[in-house]
Amino acid sequence: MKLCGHSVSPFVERVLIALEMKGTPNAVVLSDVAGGFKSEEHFSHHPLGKIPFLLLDDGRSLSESQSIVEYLDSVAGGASLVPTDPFDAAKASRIVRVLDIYYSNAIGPMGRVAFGGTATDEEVADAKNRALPEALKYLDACIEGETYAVGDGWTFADAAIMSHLYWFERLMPQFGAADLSDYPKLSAYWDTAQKSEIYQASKARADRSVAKFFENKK
Ligand SMILES: N[C@@H](CCC(=O)N[C@@H](CS)C(=O)NCC(=O)O)C(=O)O
Repeated sequence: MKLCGHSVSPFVERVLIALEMKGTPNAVVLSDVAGGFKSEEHFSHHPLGKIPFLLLDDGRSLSESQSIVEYLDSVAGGASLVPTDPFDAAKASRIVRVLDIYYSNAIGPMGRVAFGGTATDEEVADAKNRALPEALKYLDACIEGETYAVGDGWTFADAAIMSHLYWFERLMPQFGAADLSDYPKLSAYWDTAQKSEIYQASKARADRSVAKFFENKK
């Protein structure tokens, strides 16, 4: 199977981190977008022309990082990232939704500025002073442990948090708001997560991918 995209995207990294956590990193081959980014072929696999998408060996494809993680969790073998306890599974799912809805939208203006797009001063100020603190407060309330976000082992929630917070670390210092100390559970979790081999490997992949992305833009 091919995972089409690049580690510059937290949504691609989510899938790669999840596979590392499962102990099945070779279940996919990370590949350039089939047919080229925003090509007709790309749109045939992802109607919005985004990354990632998964290309199965039989030609079928699947978009949306969380759906890809759930599919791979079922077919790739290794440890399951879905908690067996239904309530824990729902709590892990809630973390992903908080990240993908509230947090992603909140950090959007900063991401646009960093990638050469535009955001007004008002949008950046609102993100920094209201939307991001709200999202982080919500995320903080959902985190249960220092090593694992939910339960007593890796879940797909950990993969989502690590991949998103990489970009928090990268983006927020230039906006003077990189401090997580107002969110004690999240802050303790993040301190531990950053030391993990899985996050270190993800950070190295993403750093290389980001450097290449901006080099190619020159
Ligand atoms: N909800 C999607 C988000 C995917 C997404 O936003 N990918 C970005 C990269 S981080 C992208 O491809 N952007 C290019 C574009 O929108 O043109 C997922 O979870 O896979």
